[in-house]
Amino acid sequence: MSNGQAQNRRIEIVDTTFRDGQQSPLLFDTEKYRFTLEEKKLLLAGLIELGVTHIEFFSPVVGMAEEQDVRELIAYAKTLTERELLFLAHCRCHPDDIQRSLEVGCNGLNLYLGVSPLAQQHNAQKSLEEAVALASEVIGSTRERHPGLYLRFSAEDAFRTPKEDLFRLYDAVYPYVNTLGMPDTVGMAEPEDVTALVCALRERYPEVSLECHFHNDRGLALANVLAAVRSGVRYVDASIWGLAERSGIPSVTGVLFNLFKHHPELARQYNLSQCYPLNVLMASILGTLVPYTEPVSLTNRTHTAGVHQKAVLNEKKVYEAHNLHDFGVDKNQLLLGPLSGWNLIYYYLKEVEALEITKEQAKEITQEFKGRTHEIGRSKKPEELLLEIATARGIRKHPMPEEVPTARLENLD
Ligand code: HCA
Repeated sequence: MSNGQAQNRRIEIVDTTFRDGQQSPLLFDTEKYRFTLEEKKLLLAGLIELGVTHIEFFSPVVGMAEEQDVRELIAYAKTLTERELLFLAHCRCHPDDIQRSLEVGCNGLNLYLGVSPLAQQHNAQKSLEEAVALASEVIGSTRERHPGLYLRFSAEDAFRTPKEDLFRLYDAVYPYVNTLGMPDTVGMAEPEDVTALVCALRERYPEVSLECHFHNDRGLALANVLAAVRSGVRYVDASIWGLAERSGIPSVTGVLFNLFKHHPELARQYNLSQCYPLNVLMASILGTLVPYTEPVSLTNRTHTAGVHQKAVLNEKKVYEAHNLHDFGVDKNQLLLGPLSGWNLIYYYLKEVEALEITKEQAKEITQEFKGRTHEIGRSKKPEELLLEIATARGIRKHPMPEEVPTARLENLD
């Protein structure tokens, strides 16, 4: 795809926190199991604030509670924004799924069916020809009844489906759909595979948009998104924190953060400063920290090694290469710990603890501190050990009003 074409193309996040996100094992690990309606409303408001307009839900057939929530969430979302929103129900090619999804107020359907050899044998248990006939009948009749309805169709496990089978299925549904997906259901694909498939689909199905859904089993999901978008995909499936089955899919904020590098126009479509607050909101709901692998996180602004801390105290760009500020991370942290050098220890004792201390004394304290780091742990924080050493050496506080010290040293700008 040429640069000019790439620049004229709109890219959209399809958020699936309420569908694939709720399939995440982390909901079990954190004993949350499912989000409450109130939590979903908070998350939905956060997504809408960020500028996400495409939201995927379970089809109501998964259960009464989800059905009621989807109804309420659709009504609630409409009170939050004037923007046009797409409420997408994740549906099997099953008339019941479709009808009930439309009844609860969804205005788009994300239909799926697998025809990989494994799916034919062990999952859908339909031959390719049966699957093609089913998809074509169900999607064709849905299109006939709902000419304006947004329809997306995905062949589950697309990267383990022989291309000729994928084409056989997509040829049959192409006349009826707005978008074709390419789920990498079990994280098989590498970026080169993604480029090849996107190019093949674009060539064969030029009249529809393409969507990608990459699972992170090999840690390649985000790299695959970049390859897909570079090759012409419009819709990118993501979720808050990347929550989804197994090790998940790309996170909404990781996708926006990375795509922004080549598509700065995304800043007009999305309110990027809401990225970090959205990640923190999920942390507060799950009662755990924003994952350390998440690009838009305070972890990514936290420095622990003495060499890094010294450099960041001088010029933070040395170890802070990316502009996270525009994505809502507006502070950094230097953590006092066993790896800290005298620079940070001097800074901490002088500026935060307001001790009357010279650089020489700080160097001596550092030496003793380094010899006693085995004492640091749950019952003694590094700051406590430092104060203990400084006090034993008769170093006193500067006579000035006491400020409340924070456990971590932040905002060194
Ligand atoms: C799943 C289904 C799916 C569907 C993706 C899509 C996948 O396994 O739960 O509808 O595009 O990864 O294949 O999430």
